[in-house]
Amino acid sequence: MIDLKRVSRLLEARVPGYSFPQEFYTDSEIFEFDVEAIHARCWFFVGLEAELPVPGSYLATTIGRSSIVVVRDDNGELRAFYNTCRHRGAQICESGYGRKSRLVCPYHQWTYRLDGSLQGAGRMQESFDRKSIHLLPLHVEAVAGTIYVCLAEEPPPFVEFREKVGPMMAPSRLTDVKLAYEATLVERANWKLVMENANECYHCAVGHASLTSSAYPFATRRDIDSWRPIADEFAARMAAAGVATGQAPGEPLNAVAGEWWRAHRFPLKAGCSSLTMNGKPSVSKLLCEPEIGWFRWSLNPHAYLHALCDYVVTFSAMPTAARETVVTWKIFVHKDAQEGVDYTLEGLTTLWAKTNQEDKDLSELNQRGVNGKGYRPGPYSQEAEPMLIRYADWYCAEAQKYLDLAANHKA
Ligand code: 3BY
Ligand code: FES
Ligand code: FE
Repeated sequence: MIDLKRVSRLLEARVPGYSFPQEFYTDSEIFEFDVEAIHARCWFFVGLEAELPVPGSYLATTIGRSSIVVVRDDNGELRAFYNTCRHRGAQICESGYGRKSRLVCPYHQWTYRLDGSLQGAGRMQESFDRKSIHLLPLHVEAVAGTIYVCLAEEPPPFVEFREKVGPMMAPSRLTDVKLAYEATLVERANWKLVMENANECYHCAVGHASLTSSAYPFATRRDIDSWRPIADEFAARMAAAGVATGQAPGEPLNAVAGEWWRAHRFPLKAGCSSLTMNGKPSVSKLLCEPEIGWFRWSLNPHAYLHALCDYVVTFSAMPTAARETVVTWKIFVHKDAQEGVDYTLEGLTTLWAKTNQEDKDLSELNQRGVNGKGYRPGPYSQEAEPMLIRYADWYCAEAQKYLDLAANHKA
């Protein structure tokens, strides 16, 4: 049982604008709380539709503590279930992808149709009612080729995300891709440290020399002012081409944002058309015109996604313990691009392999310092860490919502 009174006290001790009290980064009870209050209630990006191309395609992954599976059913519709057998609870599909006409539990071979209904269960008694057994369904949504799953019975509203971000995604042609590369990083850091790091670029100039060779600096207001005319010219050019950027005039970093998501398209440095080691596309078969810039969208609590003219890179951070987070990152390219002909894995992956490793090192560095008796919450920079401030406030609001619900439930 999580001591919610204790969580509530710790949350009250948090000072807005400051990093969290130590327990939020180190304590196993707060980890249990997070998994219940955050990971069991938010929308999660799980993959691209291109990973589930035909009926029977499936993708198994983990959200919080729960193994889940997304399948394309016999009618071509996406469905999501807890990946847990209704016999004695074994995990049905191993994490990863594949294609199956039925989902068969490896333990005693109970067999499920792609709509989750139980088709077969050998040696069960007469009184056993097969028809009443079904894999537990989950909410699943697809937007412009991207897939989201929520474990909550009543998920947060999704419609605003679909309506506002769907049209912004469309020019990136996220439906015309194939998976080219996937890697995982086990980071010895609390998931909030991993995502705090992902939500600021204060560290970018020193921490990501390669990334910043093709991206304009956007840590501070002064940085942004330095390329405001370029951003305005980009926004005007995109508007003329019918591509939404989410940018208000004179506000190059304004994003279209909801409670749990943000989306934005912005220019790359002059002379660059992709985020690669040399700023040139790493794939010769492009997804869209090289002038399309950098489309970035993010989901609280866990994902950062980037679409360039030549590839799409996705980053998802999932907590496994108070001080451990598994980061999965994937790169997608045009579905007809051939490795060795149109791209090399080295050219495609070097920048993000470096950047993600640099971010892992920074998150672990942060955790090592936070673990000690010398840690005190410190002030976020209002100028250089505005997204991080919003992220921390969002976490607190979600945590408070859960505490209020639990209190009402008891009353
Ligand atoms: O700081 C990073 O690693 C990346 C680059 C842009 C935003 N962030 C997720
Ligand atoms: Fe799945 Fe027994 S646990 S068939
Ligand atoms: Fe970083």
